[in-house]
Amino acid sequence: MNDSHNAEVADKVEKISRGDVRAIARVLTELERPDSPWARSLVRELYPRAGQALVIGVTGSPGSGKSTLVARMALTYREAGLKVGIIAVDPSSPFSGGAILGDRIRMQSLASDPGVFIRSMATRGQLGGLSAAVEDALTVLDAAGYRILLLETVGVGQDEIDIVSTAQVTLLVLVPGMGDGVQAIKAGVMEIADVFVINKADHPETARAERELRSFLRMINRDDRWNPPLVKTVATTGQGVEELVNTIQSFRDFRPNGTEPRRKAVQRQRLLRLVSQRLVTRILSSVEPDELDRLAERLGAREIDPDTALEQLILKCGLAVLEEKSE
Ligand SMILES: Nc1nc2c(ncn2[C@@H]2O[C@H](COP(=O)(O)OP(=O)(O)O)[C@@H](O)[C@H]2O)c(=O)[nH]1
Ligand SMILES: [Mg+2]
Repeated sequence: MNDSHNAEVADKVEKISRGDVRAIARVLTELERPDSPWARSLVRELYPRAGQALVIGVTGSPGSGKSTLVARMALTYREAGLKVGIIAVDPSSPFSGGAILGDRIRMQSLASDPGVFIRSMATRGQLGGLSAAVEDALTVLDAAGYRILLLETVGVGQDEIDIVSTAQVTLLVLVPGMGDGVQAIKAGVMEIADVFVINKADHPETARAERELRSFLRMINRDDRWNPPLVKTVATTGQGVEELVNTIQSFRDFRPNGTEPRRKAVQRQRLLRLVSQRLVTRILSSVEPDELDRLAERLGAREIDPDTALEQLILKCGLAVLEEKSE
């Protein structure tokens, strides 16, 4: 890499370590581009300096009150004097477009608070690039001194599960009166939830939802012996939010270090995701733009078989290393 590249990286490292908000914003934008060489070098530099922050994943269906809850939690952590970063991975999130939760005055105070950094993130490139972009963004905010990182995702696809699985604590936000209740929760999400939240506890069906969920929670048997607790909140008023924050802390106390098997499995997955993303990006960037379409068409017409198509793509980009070794 040349000198101007190195100078740019060094300049950004310095600014981010100082917590320069404009530099952070600039870098996060750059990270959403699929292939920014200096942003990548920057994350390399920052990664060893990060690791102080508590990353809290907040997932659940659209409309369950995640954004409202995240804003409330942010206010609580701010009262404790901690800098808070919020990343919303939700296309419909009220955090997007600079509008913070409409007209609610207390929430708006977050927007003007220099100790709070809020960002919505959308898809980077193709094929799961989003989780890598989010992880990089968390690294940047962590290195910039944000001690609490709240990560809001809609718990639907594998992408979201990948994203929240990198959090140290994951909250699953449920609401009363969901109809089919606990059964509606996707298995993958259920497994990664460390704390269950029944938000909208001002709803008349709350007691029933709580009964259902408690009987479900009794069946959970985790390797780490943690019994996922249930906290009821009313995010719109802030009721229960302090208890939630305390519960998160007790989970953190329960697992003070990040080296147990689950953490290791998460990092393994993360690495494998990066490998496949990088390889796919390389293949796509070395074949003609319409090559993939042509092969797809021929596959559909059964003029070519998938294995031969794969070989053609691999040979085209000279990735001999990818060729299957025959014994
Ligand atoms: N009654 C009630 N409404 C809530 C509560 N929490 C959030 N809401 C409302 O639910 C709607 C969706 O909230 P939002 O935070 O955007 O949900 P998200 O899609 O999960 O991020 C908004 O109109 C909120 O005001 C709550 O505890 N009680
Ligand atoms: Mg939201």
